[in-house]
Formats: sequence, C-alpha cells, structure tokens
Amino acid sequence: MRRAIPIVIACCVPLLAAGCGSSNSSSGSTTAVTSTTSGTPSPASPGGLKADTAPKYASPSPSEPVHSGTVQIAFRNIAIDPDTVRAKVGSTLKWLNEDPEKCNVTSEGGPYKFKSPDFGEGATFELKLDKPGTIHYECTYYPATMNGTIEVVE
Ligand SMILES: [Cu+2]
Repeated sequence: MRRAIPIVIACCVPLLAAGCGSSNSSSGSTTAVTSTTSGTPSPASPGGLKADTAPKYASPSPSEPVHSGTVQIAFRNIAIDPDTVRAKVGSTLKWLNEDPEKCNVTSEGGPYKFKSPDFGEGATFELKLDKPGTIHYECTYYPATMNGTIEVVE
C-alpha cells in the first residue's frame, strides 16, 4: 500500500526541495507545473526566485509600543501576527506555529543571523535579543506572506 501524500503539506516537505508554492493557491511561485493553465510557461529557473515572492518587510508604526520580556508572535494562516514588533534589548521573541504546515524563522539581513529548524503546529522558536538593530526575517517556505520586521531598541 502506498503512502498518500496530502497536498496541503506541499509547502513544507524539505525532501522535495521545490520550495513553497506548489499548493493550489493561485499566485504562488510554481517551479514545476505542467502547462494545464493557459499563459506562458516560464522556463525553469533553478533558484525558483521570482519577483512576486519577494518579501515586503513592513516597518513598525511610530506609535507601536516597545515590548519587553517575552514577546509572542504567531504563525497563523500562512501569515505572521504581528508582523512588526518593536522590542527592547534583553527581551525574548517567541514564535508559535499555529498552522499545520512546518515553518521556520530565518533572518534576511540586519545585525542578527539565525535560522531556526523547521517546526510544526504547536511548536515554538525563541530568540533572545542581545543587541539593537532592525531584523528582517521570513519563513523560507512562504516568504511572500510570512515575513516580518523586528526593531530592537536599547
Ligand atoms: Cu511558513
């Protein structure tokens, strides 16, 4: 008997390494789609990076309070809530994955360099903030919608 592979986990199966987007939502980057849809089939791009998957990092609004202690951030519905956080040096960010898909927290610039392991529903990842600066990060499976900004202040 063969294993059935549920399509909903297509985003986060590392073995396939096809990236995110092979789901049935329409605007994801699909690297290996047979041309069942009309339109121009784009040539296979090895990196799989396309403009419409580029994260757009929001900035915390000027009125956003400075958090301290443990700051909770949720991965929910393939998005991040809140996707902008302002926090004090010394506080700890705690991401909780509320989605069934595996996710990760990967820095994309700024003074912090980190990459969490993939973690599934109900699991968390914590990051202690030890220096000021602006962190941009993403979940590498859904960078277009799962990206965020942390402003770390003294
Ligand atoms: Cu994700």
